[in-house]
Amino acid sequence: MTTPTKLFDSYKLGPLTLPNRLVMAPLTRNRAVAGMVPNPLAIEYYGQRASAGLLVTEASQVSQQGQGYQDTPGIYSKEQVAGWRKVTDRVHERGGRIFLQAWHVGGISHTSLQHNGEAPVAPSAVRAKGKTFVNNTFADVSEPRALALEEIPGIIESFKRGAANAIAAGFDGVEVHGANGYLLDQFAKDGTNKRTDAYGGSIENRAKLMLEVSKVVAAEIGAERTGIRLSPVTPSNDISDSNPQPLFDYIVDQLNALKLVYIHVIEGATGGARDIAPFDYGSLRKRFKQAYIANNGYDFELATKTLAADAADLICFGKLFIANPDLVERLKKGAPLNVPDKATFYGGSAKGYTDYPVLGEVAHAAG
Ligand code: 8OZ
Repeated sequence: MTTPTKLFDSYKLGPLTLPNRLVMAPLTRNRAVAGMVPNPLAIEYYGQRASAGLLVTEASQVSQQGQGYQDTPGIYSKEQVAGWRKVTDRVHERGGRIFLQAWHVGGISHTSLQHNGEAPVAPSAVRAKGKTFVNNTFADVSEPRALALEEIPGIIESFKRGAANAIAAGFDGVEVHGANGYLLDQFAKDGTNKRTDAYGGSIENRAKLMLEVSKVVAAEIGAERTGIRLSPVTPSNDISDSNPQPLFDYIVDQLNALKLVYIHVIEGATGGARDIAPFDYGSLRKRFKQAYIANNGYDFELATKTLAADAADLICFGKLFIANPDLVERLKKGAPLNVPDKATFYGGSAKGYTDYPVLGEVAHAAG
């Protein structure tokens, strides 16, 4: 017996009507050019995928300080805005909708990416056990320094400017990157936040930066164009929290009060096990009155089941969208899927980026 799928039903997301329930995940591709301007190939890459209900760009730093890996695009300079404008124009010409994911990596960075080789910034001087990719090789994350209280308004301002720039670049909205062990997640979780000031200690204090950023972005561009990505239990980038359920129940209640248009929830370990730790995602779903985007390990079957159970409104697909620009059509037809090539995920050029064939096209010769 097959459950009828809601995956191809339209959905009203704030002012946008999405023609289907598929969201293309934010996917880091490390192909930005000089000045951390999006690669001109990104115009075609995102344009090819415009049939998704919604596209979310790769994580894009809101300041130089917010960069943690080589060749990730920014959203803080005129040149970057001009580069992104070509991407949004192409997506809109092809009938699509696209949000920019606004990012600050916090401590997950390397001195070689920072102004004057300075230390990256984090809630506390806690060095993540992990690697970043810089100068064409993997390198240990640098020891961060704790942000001074006086610096926090500047961080909030950088997200606000990034959001304004995103709208100037023609994006339909902004997704705040609150997940995966980056700055806002570092503040929220007690494995990385050892502060004793107004941004540390209690759940309310630790959640404060994520919520203040969400609030200014929503005030700048409209809550109906502002979403946020969360990952309550992921161990990505050495992040941890001793009690994530009450923390995220609180965060989501507050995001609901801010009337953000969606929460985008990574269920389990990012790109890994969905059941890495017990967590009640249904509790977040219940608390949040607008859209719930479910992410992590979804295929057609799980997406269909999840929508049928009303456990999500929209379903995010990552690797499948890398390899299948026409994923919507392929799933609709039950057509075979191209297999993603991991070797070309991060860095490189057109290979593994804009050369995945659509149905009826022959795969390019180079494997
Ligand atoms: C893969 C490589 C580098 C960064 C994330 C922005 O995990 C990322 C990322 C993913 O959210």
